[in-house]
Amino acid sequence: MDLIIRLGNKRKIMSKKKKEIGIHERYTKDPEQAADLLWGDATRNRRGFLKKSFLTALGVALGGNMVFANNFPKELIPAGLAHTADPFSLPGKHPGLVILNDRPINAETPPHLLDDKITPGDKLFVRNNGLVPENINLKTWTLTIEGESANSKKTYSLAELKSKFKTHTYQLTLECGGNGRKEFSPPAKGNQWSTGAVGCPTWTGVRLKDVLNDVGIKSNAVYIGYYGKDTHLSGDPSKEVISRGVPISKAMEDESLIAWAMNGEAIPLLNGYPLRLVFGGWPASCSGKWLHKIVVRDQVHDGKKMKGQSYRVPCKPVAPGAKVEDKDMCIIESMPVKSLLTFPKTGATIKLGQELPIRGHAWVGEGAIKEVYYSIDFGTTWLPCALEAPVNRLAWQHFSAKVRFPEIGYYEVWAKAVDSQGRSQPMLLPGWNPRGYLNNACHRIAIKVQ
Ligand SMILES: Nc1nc2c(c(=O)[nH]1)N[C@H]1C(S)=C(S)[C@@H](COP(=O)(O)O)O[C@H]1N2
Ligand SMILES: [Mo]
Repeated sequence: MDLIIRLGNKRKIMSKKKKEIGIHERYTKDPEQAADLLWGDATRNRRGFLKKSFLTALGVALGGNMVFANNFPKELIPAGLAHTADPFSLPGKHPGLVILNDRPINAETPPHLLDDKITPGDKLFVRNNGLVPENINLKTWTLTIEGESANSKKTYSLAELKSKFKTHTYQLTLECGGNGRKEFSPPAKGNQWSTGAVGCPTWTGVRLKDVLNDVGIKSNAVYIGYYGKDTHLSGDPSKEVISRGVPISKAMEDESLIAWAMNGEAIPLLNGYPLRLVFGGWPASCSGKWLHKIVVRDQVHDGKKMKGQSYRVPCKPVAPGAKVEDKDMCIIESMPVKSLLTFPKTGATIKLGQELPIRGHAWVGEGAIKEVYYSIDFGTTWLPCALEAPVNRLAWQHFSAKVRFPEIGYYEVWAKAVDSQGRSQPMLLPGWNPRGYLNNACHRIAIKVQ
């Protein structure tokens, strides 16, 4: 495309490379038009079946016929057309992580890199609201407990925390409340996470309740709040970056940790070195990084990002795009039931007649996962996967299955988990909310059978 700019009498012609609009951009800008382009009204005859010519064209793009095409939800982009993001590298992180933002740093993990049962430190996503602290000194780092509902104010060095209290290790799932935000329509502001703001490393530290009991908390305590050592993007040290927390009941659970190690090593700097809170199963925004202060509150903590629209969803369901007043928003507590296919990588090819091993993880913010199913016909048939028990409460669970395909072509494998209360995942988007939280729609991968 030629770009013509008039500068006085001079006429400059600048050549600009023609930019192709990607399928995701099309769907974001105008989902209906995009769906029409891809599926086209003209491509469906009156009975709703796709025209052969269209299916042939789609088959070329996907590398095979979409076998259950007539079941495919029209509003979706076939997973086989998704393109991968450019690799980049962050200190201490796997080069395959996808960067969403570099100031503050936000990076997510593609599903196939989450295949480990225990997420390695270099593959755990990063969600920063401010700037990573510099010049951390282990010898002078302290943790202070105070607040109107603490009996006293106490300060512990790292060495004191490690020697005074019993050490515990748990594998705990951390998922950003906004994981999956990218799919919301109308779009929601914030990091456009797809599926990778989740991970489940092992965490070692002391129980938050042991430390709180050592300080002593008053009977009117209802909430705890955290403060970290990261700095506000403006550089202004008086500005809070984020200060969230959890109700006392969650703080007092056995698995609620003040952790200094991840997978037996120091926590990676980007994930909160040298000390952080870990509340498995709750929005990861509760798990304060670079932790140096905890306040015990006689009211719901009112730190930065506890109020307004942050980490809150409409108390009652609303129509997509609705404007919701702050007073009608409720704080997100435990995360919903969800699953992720981590093997094979989307786009994998197998030979007809071969069994395809699939596997992944499933989790829920409270209780446990009871069943996981997979479908190769867009949810018409769901078959059970083998499911492992969690290693401890609030750790994700592993599922696997061997999949057979009836004929050559393009398929998608979808996964769906069910928890101990019978709650499951929607195939498409769950309830729309202004900030795009809690998307637990089924994950799907593209498979080509040759
Ligand atoms: N001090 C501090 N703690 C924080 C944050 C932050 O920006 N600063 N981000 C929160 C959010 S929104 C998330 S999702 C998790 C991300 O943890 P991770 O970066 O270790 O994956 O940390 C939480 N704790
Ligand atoms: Mo988050």
